Amino acid sequence: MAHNAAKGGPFTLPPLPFDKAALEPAISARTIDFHYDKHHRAYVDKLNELVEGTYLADMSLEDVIKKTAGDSAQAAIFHNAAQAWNHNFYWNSLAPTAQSPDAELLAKIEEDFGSLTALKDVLTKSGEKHFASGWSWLVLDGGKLKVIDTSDADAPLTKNLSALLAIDIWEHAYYLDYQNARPKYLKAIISDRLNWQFAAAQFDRSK
Ligand code: MN3
Repeated sequence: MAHNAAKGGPFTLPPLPFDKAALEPAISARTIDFHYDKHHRAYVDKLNELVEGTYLADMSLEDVIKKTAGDSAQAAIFHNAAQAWNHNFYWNSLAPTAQSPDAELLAKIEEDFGSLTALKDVLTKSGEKHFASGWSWLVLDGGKLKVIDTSDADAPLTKNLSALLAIDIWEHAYYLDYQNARPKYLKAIISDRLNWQFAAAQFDRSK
C-alpha cells in the first residue's frame, strides 16, 4: 500500500489511486475534493504537528496508532493517526470500475457469508445501522471473514484484526452527494465501486 507502512514521519498524504471524478456518479469529484484535500490532509497535517519532537515522530503510522490506542492522554494523536491510516485504506478500497474478488477470496466469502451478494448485504446493513461517525470494515479475524463497524477513528489494527476493505460512514463522506441519505451512498459504492482486487491482496497478505 502506498502509505507510510514502513517509514516514520513526517507523515505524508499519499496520492489518490484514481482521478477525483473517477468514482462518479457514486461519489462526486466535489466530495473527493473536500474529503481528500481538506479532511484527509487535515488529519495528516495535525498528526505531524502533534508528534513533532516526540518519541512518536520517527515511528511508522501503524506503530503510532498501536502505541496511542486507548491512552486518553494521547487521544488527539491517536485520532489523527488512525484517521490518516483509515483514509489511506478507504481510497484503496474504492475502484472506478466494477470488480470481482479473485477465486480464492470468493471461495472464502462463500464459506463465511454464503455468497458475495450476502456479504454486500451485511456490509450495507452494518453501515446503515451504525450510529454517528465511524467506519464499516471487512476484516479477517483469526481465519474468519467478518464485517465490523468502528466508531470515530477506531481501526481494526487496534483489535488485532486484518482489514480487507474500509467504508467511511462519517457524514463528510456522502453529505454533498446524498445529504442525510447514508443508505444511498452505501448502495452506490457497495454495489460496484469496491476494490475487490485490493481486498484480495490484503487477504493474501493476512491469511
Ligand atoms: Mn472521512
